[in-house]
Amino acid sequence: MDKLVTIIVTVYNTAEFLEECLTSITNQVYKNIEIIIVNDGSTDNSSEIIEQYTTADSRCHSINLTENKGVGFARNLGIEQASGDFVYFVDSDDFINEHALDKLVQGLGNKTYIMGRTKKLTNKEDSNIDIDEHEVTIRKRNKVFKVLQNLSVLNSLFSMEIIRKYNLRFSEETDCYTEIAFLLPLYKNRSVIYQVKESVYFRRLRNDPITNPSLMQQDREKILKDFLTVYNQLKAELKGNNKEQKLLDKLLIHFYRSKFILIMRDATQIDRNFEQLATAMEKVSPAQYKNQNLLVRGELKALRNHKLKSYKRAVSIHHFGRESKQNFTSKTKLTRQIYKDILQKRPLNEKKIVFESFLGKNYADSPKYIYEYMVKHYPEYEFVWSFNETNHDIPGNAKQVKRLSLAYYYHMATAKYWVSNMRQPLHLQKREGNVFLQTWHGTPLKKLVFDMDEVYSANPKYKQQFYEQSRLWDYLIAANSYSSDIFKSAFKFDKVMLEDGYPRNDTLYINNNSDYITKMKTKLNIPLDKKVILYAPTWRDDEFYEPGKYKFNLKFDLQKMQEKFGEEYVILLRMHYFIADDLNINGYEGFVYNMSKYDDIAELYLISDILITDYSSVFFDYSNLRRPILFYTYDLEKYRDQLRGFYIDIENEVPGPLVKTTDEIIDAVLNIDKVTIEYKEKYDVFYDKICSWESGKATEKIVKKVFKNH
Ligand code: C2G
Repeated sequence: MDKLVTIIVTVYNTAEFLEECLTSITNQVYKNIEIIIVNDGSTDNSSEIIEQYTTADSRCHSINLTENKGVGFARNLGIEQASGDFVYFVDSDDFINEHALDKLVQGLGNKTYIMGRTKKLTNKEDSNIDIDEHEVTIRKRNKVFKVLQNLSVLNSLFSMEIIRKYNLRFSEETDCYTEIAFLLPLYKNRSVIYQVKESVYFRRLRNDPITNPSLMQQDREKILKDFLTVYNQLKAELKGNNKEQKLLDKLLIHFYRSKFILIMRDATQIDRNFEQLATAMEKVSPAQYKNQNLLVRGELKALRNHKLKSYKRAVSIHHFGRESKQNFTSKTKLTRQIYKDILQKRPLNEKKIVFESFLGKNYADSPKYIYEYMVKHYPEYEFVWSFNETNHDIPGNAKQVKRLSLAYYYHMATAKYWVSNMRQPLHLQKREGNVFLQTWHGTPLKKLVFDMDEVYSANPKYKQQFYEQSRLWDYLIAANSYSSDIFKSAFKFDKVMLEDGYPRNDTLYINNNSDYITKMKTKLNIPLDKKVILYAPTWRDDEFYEPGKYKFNLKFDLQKMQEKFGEEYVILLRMHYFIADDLNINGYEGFVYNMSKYDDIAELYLISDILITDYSSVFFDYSNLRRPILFYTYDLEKYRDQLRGFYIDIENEVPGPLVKTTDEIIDAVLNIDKVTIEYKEKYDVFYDKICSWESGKATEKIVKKVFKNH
């Protein structure tokens, strides 16, 4: 007879992930299971989802707690109700491969405890793995403490016999480290841990530690306090039990070295936590110290003797040592250290402004227009531009500095004002009196930051970092009320929203005339007798080489286009600034122009008769010109439904047709007057919604607000 496995799932507000979790359990190839779902007082719609499963599958049972009692309590409750021969835990935001259980059971033999593999999931594709139906590979892990220090009960089978024998239970007083109490008795006599390679558990790396943190994403000080609470409690209970005591002490020192010492870099944290940490250290047997290096031994000694001053000294030597070692190995780190320790202490220049656009790539966008206005009207200011290459041909007397060089840090440290259209480097710190004008770089179509469910992109820490960076912004520009509402929710922005239109769009009102257009076309060597189509698509979150470097494939039949409308039109190709791929347009000289490196897209808008885009914010700006727009959305379903999600109903609200093939583009271009008439009504509604704050005077209004008050 197959062994019955009780699966315990504790749930607290994870509705977003719960179906994927529970379905992965009910779909297990191993069928002899009982599923106990403990709903730990969720306030979202987790209960409804749980009910669907308990109704549909008789192996599912639920326990509903009316208030949140914590994961330790909830798991213990599950154990009490379990009738299986083995117990298995799953977290409700994770999921498992369909073979997770049968492989563990096959690997079990007469063992009382066996574990599988856990895989961190940063990208949806990571869960597409092939499991060989017939293989069960068992790995013997002899470094038992190394396994224990992960403190994981996930993807493991624990026999009921051993749970009863040692009365294994989780701590209930804390949120974190509740597993130590459960695992210590289990590990105390073990010299080997068995692990099955084909049993795979997927641990979701939660990407929103701000609104929806996982347990270990909580405040670092809380994590320390929780550990110490568990430690003190177990120490008191384990009197005389040498083996468990030893493991517990080893854990304290391990976490001290890997986590707590980093918290103690901050002197106020030392003041707040010293006594509690010292009291715990006092209980550690001195034998545990002997393998530590001199610095750590000094710290531990100061702690156990409750010598605050010597502890602070030891810690600062420790950190100084670590940082200098790192600094000597990296120029970047040394520069940052000089920024922090020396440049940040130089006086702040009340009349200095540093500008940056698209991470130093271009002289463009709203910072450019704000700068040019200020050069004219506020000449008493000192202007600095941050660029990747410092050879831009720009008006005025601005100093150009290389982004992230020592000179850059000097100016960032000493300028009162920062004006940028994107996020600033994470390690920049604001000083008292600093003013940050964040212009942002587009009206959003694609969902942003906290409005996105999942972030499958190059950087899994996106949400947390975005939150930290945006706390430094004092002013944020919204071009329309639609953006203003979105920025409040997507960025959690609650400082001053400037609602005057986009400085970068002023030019679309000031320079929309034939003189300007002729001048620009001549400058760019574009034949004056040809009309211009601008193709400006965005980037795809899941197609990248590395963060900031994205792939792009041109999905056009250029030859066909040239045949059909090459006499009348030329095409300007304009890739997004994240795209690293170079476009090959050999053979299309005189018809196709690559404008990807051109600084300011607004100048290209002005000379274009038709815009083709996809999901890029460019169409919001371009609509100020009231000229025709085609949406080349060949991958709409994937982009909208899997990658991002949109704020507007693209199929019904945008001011132009969605086209999916070269033929449809050709057809629309050849009949552009018909398209214009067809979309007139939609265009009017769209214009009112998006462009009504624009008047060609946004820059002036904004500069007066930001620079008047300070
Ligand atoms: N851009 C450009 N060329 C392109 C695409 C974009 O010059 N081919 C510029 C435009 O100024 C555009 C801005 O970069 O408005 C932002 O580009 P998006 O394609 O909209 O994408 P993203 O950088 O992700 O910003 O709120 C807006 C969003 O954050 C979008």
